Amino acid sequence: MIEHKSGFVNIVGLPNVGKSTLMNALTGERLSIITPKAQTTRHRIMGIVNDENYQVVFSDTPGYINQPAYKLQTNMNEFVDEALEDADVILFVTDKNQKEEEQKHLIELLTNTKAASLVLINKMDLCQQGEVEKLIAFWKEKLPKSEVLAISAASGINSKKVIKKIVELLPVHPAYYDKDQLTDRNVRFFVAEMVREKIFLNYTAEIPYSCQVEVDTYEEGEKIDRIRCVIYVERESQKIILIGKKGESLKTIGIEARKEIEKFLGKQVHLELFVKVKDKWRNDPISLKHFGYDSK
Ligand SMILES: Nc1nc2c(ncn2[C@@H]2O[C@H](COP(=O)(O)OP(=O)(O)OP(=O)(O)O)[C@@H](O)[C@H]2O)c(=O)[nH]1
Ligand SMILES: [Mg+2]
Repeated sequence: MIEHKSGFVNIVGLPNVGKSTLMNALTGERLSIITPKAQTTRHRIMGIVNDENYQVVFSDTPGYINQPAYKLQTNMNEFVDEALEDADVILFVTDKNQKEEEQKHLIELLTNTKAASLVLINKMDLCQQGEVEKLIAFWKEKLPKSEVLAISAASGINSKKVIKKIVELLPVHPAYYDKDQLTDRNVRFFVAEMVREKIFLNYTAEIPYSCQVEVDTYEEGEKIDRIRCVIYVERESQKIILIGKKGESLKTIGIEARKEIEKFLGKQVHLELFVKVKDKWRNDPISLKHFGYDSK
């Protein structure tokens, strides 16, 4: 008889290494938003892979920030530390551009954890000949308890190997969640994230980082869902930039986000976006709690 396996597999690493790309690749779902900008993910997001004989409960996490500049970033780091504490298996994602010094905190936690761990050297498609071997040797020496594998989350190289390794490492345990459950987040969360993704892709400098998106109202209809989102910024000047001349910039966000949401829901959507100023929300404990950025 095959014994059922299940456990928590938490994905950690510095910003921009491809953690969210990996989680989406492994779950086969578009759960986490992905952008070329660092600090895209702000929450811990669950993605569940169900099989007859196992259930893998992945957590995507924010990239670890070495010098948090405001409370939002401190809380994001707490999500990472929590994920390192409650994991059965840790997937430590890195790539050739990440400096050892910047990864010190994570290396230390990985050295001291009782959880099993895999070091995944991502973006191997960007490596020159011989570079991958050097990185593998480096990480094998740095974290001798971990297995080391080079992957490309974006093109799916070695995804099957990763899943196979994870299942080997999972403890024998009944499923933690219903076998038809894919995530712990609701539709409202994903809608807000898709709007945030378009903001990250369309604006530069501080704008994406100053924005928080919230679904204000969500009316489900038979043919069409009517959704109203509020985008919070920290200052009046940011509101002006976000809206753009004659509202053109905000309109672009609305169009792009609506298309993405329609794909996600498989349904027509009417999307309205509003911009409001919430003074210094990234440092305000009450706002952070309201937006779901308080840790346990
Ligand atoms: N060339 C290449 N690019 C990749 C690969 N995996 C991810 N990327 C790109 O790297 C960038 C960052 O990817 P994300 O998945 O958002 O990275 P992340 O680690 O979740 O980033 P944060 O949420 O900011 O911590 C995106 O532009 C991805 O398309 C890969 O295997 N190869
Ligand atoms: Mg991410």
